[in-house]
Order: sequence, then C-alpha cells, then structure tokens
Amino acid sequence: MSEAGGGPGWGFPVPQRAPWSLVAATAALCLVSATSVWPAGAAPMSREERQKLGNQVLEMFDHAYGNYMEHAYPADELMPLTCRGRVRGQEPSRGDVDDALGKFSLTLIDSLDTLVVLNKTKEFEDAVRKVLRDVNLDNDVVVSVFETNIRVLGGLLGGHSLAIMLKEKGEYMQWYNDELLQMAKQLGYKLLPAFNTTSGLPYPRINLKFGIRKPEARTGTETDTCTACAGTLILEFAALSRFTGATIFEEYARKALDFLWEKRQRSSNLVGVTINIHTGDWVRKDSGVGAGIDSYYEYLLKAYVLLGDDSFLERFNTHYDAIMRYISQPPLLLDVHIHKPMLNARTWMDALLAFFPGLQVLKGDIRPAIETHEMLYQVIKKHNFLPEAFTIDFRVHWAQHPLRPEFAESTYFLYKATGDPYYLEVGKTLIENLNKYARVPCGFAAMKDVRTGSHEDRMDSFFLAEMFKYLYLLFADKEDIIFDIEDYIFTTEAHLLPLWLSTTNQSIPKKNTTSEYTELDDSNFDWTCPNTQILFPNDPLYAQSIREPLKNVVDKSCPRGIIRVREESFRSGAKPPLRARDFMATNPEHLEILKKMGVSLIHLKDGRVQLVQHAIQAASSIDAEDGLRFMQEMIELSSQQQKEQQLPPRAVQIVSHPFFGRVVLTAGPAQFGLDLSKHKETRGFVASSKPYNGCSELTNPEAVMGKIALIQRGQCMFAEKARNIQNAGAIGGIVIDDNEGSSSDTAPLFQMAGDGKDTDDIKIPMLFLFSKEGSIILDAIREYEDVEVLLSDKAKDRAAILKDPEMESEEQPSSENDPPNQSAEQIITSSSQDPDLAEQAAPEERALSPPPEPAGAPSPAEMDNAANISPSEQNSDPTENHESTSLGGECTDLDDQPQEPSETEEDSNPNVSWGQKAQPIDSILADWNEDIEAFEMMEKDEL
Ligand code: DMJ
Repeated sequence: MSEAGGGPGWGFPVPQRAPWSLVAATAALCLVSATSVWPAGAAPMSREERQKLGNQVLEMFDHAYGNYMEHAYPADELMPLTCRGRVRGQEPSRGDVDDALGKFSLTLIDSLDTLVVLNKTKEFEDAVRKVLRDVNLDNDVVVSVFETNIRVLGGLLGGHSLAIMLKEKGEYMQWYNDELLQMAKQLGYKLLPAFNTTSGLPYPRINLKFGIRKPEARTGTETDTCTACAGTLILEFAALSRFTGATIFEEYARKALDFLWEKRQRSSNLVGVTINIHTGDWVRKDSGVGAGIDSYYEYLLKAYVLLGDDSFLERFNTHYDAIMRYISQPPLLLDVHIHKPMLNARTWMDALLAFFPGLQVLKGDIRPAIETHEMLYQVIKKHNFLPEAFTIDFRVHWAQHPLRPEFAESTYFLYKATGDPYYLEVGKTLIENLNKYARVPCGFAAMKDVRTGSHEDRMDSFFLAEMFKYLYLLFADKEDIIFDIEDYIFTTEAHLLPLWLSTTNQSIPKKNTTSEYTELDDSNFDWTCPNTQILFPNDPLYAQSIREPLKNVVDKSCPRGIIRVREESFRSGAKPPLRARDFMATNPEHLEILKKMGVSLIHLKDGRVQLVQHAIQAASSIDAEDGLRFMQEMIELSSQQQKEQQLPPRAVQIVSHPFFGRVVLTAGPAQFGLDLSKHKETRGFVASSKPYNGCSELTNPEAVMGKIALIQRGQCMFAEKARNIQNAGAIGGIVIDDNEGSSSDTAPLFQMAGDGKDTDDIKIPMLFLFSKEGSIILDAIREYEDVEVLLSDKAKDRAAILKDPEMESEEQPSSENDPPNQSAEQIITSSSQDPDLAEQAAPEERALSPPPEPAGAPSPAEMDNAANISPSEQNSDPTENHESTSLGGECTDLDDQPQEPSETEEDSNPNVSWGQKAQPIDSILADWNEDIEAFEMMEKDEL
C-alpha cells in the first residue's frame, strides 16, 4: 500500500466514527505497511542483503528449534548448556519463572505459528501432529494463568489460525479438523476456575488438573496478582469465544478488564503494579510501562483493533495520556507513584518496557517511540544485550538477559512505520550479537550477566515465539511470506489472530462511548488510523532528525539521582531540596536542612551514621515531603553503592573443541589472588587436583603443573586450597561447589573470602563454580579429555580465542563485522574483609546479588524512616555529579533544567504552610507509609 505513494505513508484516515470493523482492519494495517523507497542521504539495504539476513534468521531458528526437538522435546524448554530438556520438578526450582512450565511441551506450542511465518509449512504440519499426539493439558502442575494464556492458549490459537488458512489454500493441512482449537477450548475451560473471585480478577496460578479449590490444587491462597496478569487475556479469550461460539471466555476477560479500569487511580489515571484480587486495593502503587503492567496497555489498544469496541480505545487513550504526562520523560520511561505521579518511584528502567515504542507506533505516536528506541539501542550497543534493568544513567542494574524479544518487536514496528533502513541495521546488529554471544552448540543460551558475557542454562519459549518472527518479518518482503500478515494482529507473545474475528460471533454487546473519560485532547487519533502525512510532515528524514540529538545520550550521560523533584522550586528560584547524593554529614548547612526535614542523624559505634525521619518533627509538610524523598533517595543510593562495591562475577569460558568459546559459565570471584579485572585473562587446560578437596599438599603435582586446577569446595579455607595448588605449579584454580545440584540459576553467587590472614602470597586467579556449572567442565573432561578454559572478567571474543589454526578450521568463521568485545568495566574492589564472607558462611550470607537491604530500613509500622550510611558515603563530592554533559555531548543534570509548568504544582507549593495544608496529617503519614512500603517491595521484586 505504501509503496504506491513513494514515501513513508503507512496509514489512511478513516471517517469519524467509522464502522468498527473498518476501524479494526484499518488500524491493523497501520502496523504492517512499509515503504521500500528511501531518499538519498540514508543508506538503503539491498534486497540481496535483506534476503541474506532473512536466511540467517532461518538458519538460527533451525539451530534453536532443531536442538529443542532433538534434545529436549517433549519437555517444556531446552537447557542449551547441558543440552537436555527442562522438566519441572527434575531441576532445582527457579521460583515464579517455572510457573510457565506445565509439562505441555511449551516450546513446541509457542513455536507453531513461527514455523508458518518462516515458511516452514512442512515442519508446521509435523509439529501440529506432534502437539495433537503428545501434549497433555491435564497435568498435576501449578501454572501461571497469564503465561499459560499468552504462550499456550495463544500458541494453540495462533496455530489454529494458520492451520485453517493453509487448509483453505488447498495444499497443506488438508486433514486438519479444528483439533488445535478443541485443545484450546479444553485449556480455556481449565483456566476459568481462576476467575472465581468477587472482583472477577483471576487468581495468578491454577493447577491444570485440580483447578483452584480442591485440596490437591496446592494453589488458590494467593491474594494478589499483577495488573498485566489480569489484564492480558482479552485477545486470546475473545478469539477463543469467537472461534468456538462459547461466549464465556470473552465475558470473563472483559469483566477483569472492566474491574481494572474501575480501580485506576482516578486523579492520575494510572494503575499500580499489583492488585488484591479480592478487595481490588492496589498492593504496589508504583506505575510504569514495563514489568507487571506492560501488556495490560497493549491489550487495551489491540482489543480495540481486534474487537472494534470503542471503550477499549478510550481507556487506552486515557491511560496513554497519563503515561505521556507522568511516566514518559523522553527518551526515558520512569515509574512513578500512582497517587503522586510527579514523584519518580525508581531510578532504573526494566527491559520489558522495550515493547513500548512498538505500541506507540500502533498508537501513531512516532516521535517518543523513536526516542526511546534509540536510547535502548545505545544501551544494547554498550552491553550487547539489554540488561534486565539499567539505571537512568545507563549503568547495569540487573545484569541478566533472557533473550527477550521486546526490542526486536519495536524495531520491526518502527521500520514498518518509517521505512527507515536504519532499523534494518539495528536488526542486523541484533542478529550478530545473538550469534556471537548467545549461540552455543546446543541452541541459544540466555545471558546470565551481560557484563561478563556468561550464560544461563535457559532458552525461553518466547525466544522462538517472538524473536525469530519479528527478525524474519523485519527483513522479509511481502512475497517472502506465504500469507498476508496484514490480515492478523500480534498478541503479546506474537501469536497471530485473524482480524476477521471482529465480525464473527459478536454476541457480547459492545460498549459505546461514555462521556466519563472523553476530555482528552486526542482528537487527531481518536477515530483515525495514524497517518504519516501528519506524523512525519512529509519529511522522509524525520526519524533520523529525532535520533540525531540523542546519538550520545548513553555514552555521554552523567550519574544522576532521582529526577523530576519539586520542579516548581527551581522555577521560583528557590533552593532545590537537598539530594541524597550531595549530602555531607560534615556540612553544617546540610545538617540544618536535615533538621528542617525532620531527619535526625545518629552516630553509630561502628563509624556509620543512621538517619531517622520523624515526619512530625519536620518544619512543614513540604519539608516533611522533602525528608521522605531524601530518605528514599538515601536508601536507594545506599543499595546501589553496596551493589557497586561487590566484586562483579567472572567468566569461565570453555575454549577447546567443540565449545570454541561458545559456552561461558558464571563464576564467583575471590577476594585474593590475581584480580582478573586488572590483568589479562588466564588460559589453560584443566586438571583435577588430588586430593580433590585441595586441603593438603597435592599428590599429583605433575598433573596440575601449568594447568588450571579443579578443586572441590569444603573441608578447608578457600585460601588454603589456593596455596596448595599454587605450590603444585597450577596457574589458576576453579573451586567447584560440593552441594550437588547447586547452580547460579538458583543460588546467589558469592565471592570467596580469604582466611583472615595476609593472602598476598596467593598470586594465581581463583574462581568459584556452582556444582551444575562445574559439572559442565567435568562432563567435558570425561568426553573430550583435554579441556581448555579461559578465566576472565568478561567472555572474550571468539575470534581472538581461535588462535589455534586447527581450531579455526573446525569452527564456523565469525562475521568480519563482529565488533571486538568491549573492554572490562571499571571494577570497584571492596577492600574490606567482611566477616560475613568467611568460608563457612552460608552462600545466602554472601550474596553478590540481589544487594542486601540497607541496614536500618524502616519498618512501615513505625512511621519512621531510617537509613544507614557508611562513612565513605558521607563525603560524596557534589561536584562529581555536575560534571558537564548533555544530550549533545556535554553533561547536563536534568534537575537543573528549566521545567515545564507542572500539572500538580499545588501539591507541593512551597508557600503552603504546614497548618494550611489541606491534606490531613493522618493521610500524609499513610501516604508516606505506602511510599516506603512500595519502595521496599520494588527493591525486593523480581522482574
Ligand atoms: C513474553 O512472554 C511476552 O512478550 C510477555 O508479554 C512479556 N515478555 C515475554 C518476553 O520477554
């Protein structure tokens, strides 16, 4: 459609209040129309190169899917490092993440429609037969309702949608008789008991065999669920209703959505992260567009597209307006409190929000989509992948990356919207990074730590459901796909549902527009499909012009504290409130401010100071609020600093045949011996020491001489083992955990402490591996005898590893364009000999991650806020944070920027005195309490 126009036109306005089916179809067209014409100035990508990249995606999919089918099926997922299936109950529990696994061959079901998109029709036919033959949906397993819906119900429905499409074409699937749909219906009925709550919000988990209530169910006692968990059902449930005529599914999903809408915070129009399914109270009152909320917004807009119900669009627009007002701080998207939306709730962002630019494309709001996407791309260029969470000054906050597809998804939609070949180059980088850093001999392994490049024994099903689909579609032309993708909408798991469902079995009455929430100035987009004639003002370089000012936003960023603080104070020329990062316990002016804020300073015997806030002692409500913010910042700063002071994990990379550097194991560092962050890596063949525990002089020095010795944990101090192997001539040591089955997937990594004595005599590097990672090396020795490893702070580029020509000929050549690995990040070494890190302490006491809660964290019941800071934190140099930088290259502290007038100015008007403040003290205290609670929960929360 757009090619005819010769420019990036990709949508048509439709008449005001168009018939809903037309709106649905047309809005969906907005997603997928692109241009291939691009003016001089930008570098277009040739059809040949796009085809080459498309073929590379196909080859990568074959590698992932083939290994899953060969080594894991019928298990739910492949464990690509140990090359076997992940069967729930047979592996150590990973907590909530395992709730996606229902012993229903998850990866196969999640991959069904990807096979068709990738033109693997024959394989699709085989896969459907396998699902029908092998999959049992009646297992005694407790699964997540959300994950089962998006991955399994969505997978079955996507498979069914494409099966009937193929059948109609007349070549494949001629035998198909709606069997996948029957399975989907069976699964739908299994999920329905979860909705048996007064609110209509579903329980988060259900037992596939026993439901919720039965004693054998082992679930049904939960009180909370996440907003996305309750609000991401409508596409699959409505599709199931419309495909089958059984209206109950759509009714239940609508009821849950209606309830969430009713419960939105009425003044901010935002929703919290978790909600009580019985009372409807918000449990976590922070609000963003990432983890916990993300696909709720996605499904409101897509429900409008698929079902044509205006009320969904209006709800979406109302929330979107709030998101853009409070959460969007381009290019950042920062969580806020629902009841105090001008107050940021975090100083970091999570990787799940990377889907949001794609949703903004569907909404038709391209500028912020381009900005956020560009910021995310720069983070990726820095770390090769998007870390699970990163701070607002772009440091790694949580270092994992489970091969999430959200960024590829947004890249695809932005390319479709802009036709800008830049996004093809972005896709090419994603492909290169996946091959270079995540590809292992048996599939693709999640990144355990993007800083070290170490792997996790995990390949999530969404990698096959989404990543390959979006990457393939990015490079594909219309004729490369055997059906018209524009006739379908993508679910959050990228499953395809046909738009014709909008006119089928519409027995649920559509809600009409109400006047309740129509005061938005959104008239351009309310009833029309976004049109680039308006969006891009006829400028084909529009996207580039938006990216340009952001080109150094990540590299040139400066450390920042919480931004957006009492903006009106700056405007009025008043002194900005004291920031935690600027605080100096020796500065009398600061102490005076503290007093005004109701914060008192207690000097502890060990040299630390404890800060305690008594809100009631503050000079005014504004000062009390500043005090609360100061305390929150201090807790977060303290937690961040503790995290930074930990030694980061290290990498053990197996470099010999057949691994060739592809397998990277996460290792704990030692507080003694060679510091791998400061020295070149150590490379050598491994040999087991005798005795294996390394607690006495080795009896096999000839075997370990010049090698890296393997020693078992236990029975003596780590330092003693190090000395014994060093004396035998070892060039390094790997201590392997003696707790069978332990793994860095399930246990927090720790650093090996010295023995309390001087350890300067230990010169060799020592690393620690949990038993599961250690057994990968031990198995390799059994199978290949000579196993060579590299001990380093970060996995090394495989091109550099393959120095042996023999190795080189065995290994596939890596791309010429592969960038060299980034140099190691600065390591902050803790000089303290923390007694908690002593050899015999339990691993939990020595965790590198997550960081310990700051000492003195307040108990909500006390109504006091307290934080401890160590002496080293008391003298942070305030000038450090004001070093110059800006989006254009110099450092700009956003706090110092003039701000637009705020909508909530009255809330914190400095002229309002304590006595005049309308809000009663009880409610202020309750609010503070909630803030502290929410903050503590956020810190503990996992993505
Ligand atoms: C997928 O399962 C879905 O996209 C979901 O909405 C959240 N993210 C994961 C992949 O990251």
